[in-house]
Amino acid sequence: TYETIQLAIADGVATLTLNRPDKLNSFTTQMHAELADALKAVQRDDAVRCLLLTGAGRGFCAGQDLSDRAVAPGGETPDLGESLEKRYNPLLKTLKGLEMPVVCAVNGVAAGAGANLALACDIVIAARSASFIQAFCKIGLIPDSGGTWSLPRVVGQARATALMMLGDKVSAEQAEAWGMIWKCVDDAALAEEAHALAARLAAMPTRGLALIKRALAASSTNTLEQQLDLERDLQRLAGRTADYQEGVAAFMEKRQPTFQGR
Ligand code: T3D
Repeated sequence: TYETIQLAIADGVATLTLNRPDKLNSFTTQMHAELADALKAVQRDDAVRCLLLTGAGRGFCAGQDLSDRAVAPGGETPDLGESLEKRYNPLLKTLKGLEMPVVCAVNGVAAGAGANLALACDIVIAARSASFIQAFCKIGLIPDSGGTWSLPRVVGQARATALMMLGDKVSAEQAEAWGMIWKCVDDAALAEEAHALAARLAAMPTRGLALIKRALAASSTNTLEQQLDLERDLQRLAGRTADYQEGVAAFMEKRQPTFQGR
């Protein structure tokens, strides 16, 4: 059992809820440790075929908890590089490397590392009242948690630069219009839509979905030549899954397929 997060596993979906609502689910060292532990459990559990990440209360995640970052005059400043190396970067790498689709249900404000955590997920669905803020610049920091890598790729250099230098709030509707997220839905519909989406993904050929994730991750740095080679290698793996055989058989027999994620 965890204190700062909740993990619930049912019907192939692991739902991970950031759970420090009074502080808008901002990151503490404890929350990082619990998240790392929960993600390990998710990774190890063969029954889990999709991860759904969300936040409790009115916020999704307000980034680093700044209450333990204030330094008394003359005091020693914390090493933020170490904080990234030990906590944020491993979290991002784990999420990106998770061999299953990751859905993020952004239930409210996503600021700082919270915004970039959402952008690191595979499919992002947000409540209409939610927003995204690259808040780092307002306190003299640079965007982390992969934001300087992901944001220009999804919204382009001009918008990414302005958002990161100004720290302006992007509404969920704007984020959808800019292609930052998959879609925005009415607040009252978010939980149900997100769960339905996660359940739908969990019933799909999830080995194949994990391979799609790998191909897309590599495509941003690969040449076409390299990417074609990678598609060959990954398609070879996909072609050996039981789900592929089931998909073809079901199609030929004109029936609904039953996939097992292997
Ligand atoms: O340090 C490192 O390890 C390096 C890594 C850095 C990664 C980062 O994420 S740096 C960026 C840190 N985050 C921010 O700068 C965002 C700070 N928060 C805000 O700007 C605002 O809270 C929001 C725009 C997100 C939401 O505003 P609003 O008006 O809806 O809510 P609020 O009243 O500001 O916040 C509600 C409560 O949550 C409030 O507590 P209180 O007064 O009721 O006891 C507020 O202090 C608390 N809270 C919100 N964000 C944080 C926080 N407490 C600690 N740290 C936070 N980041």
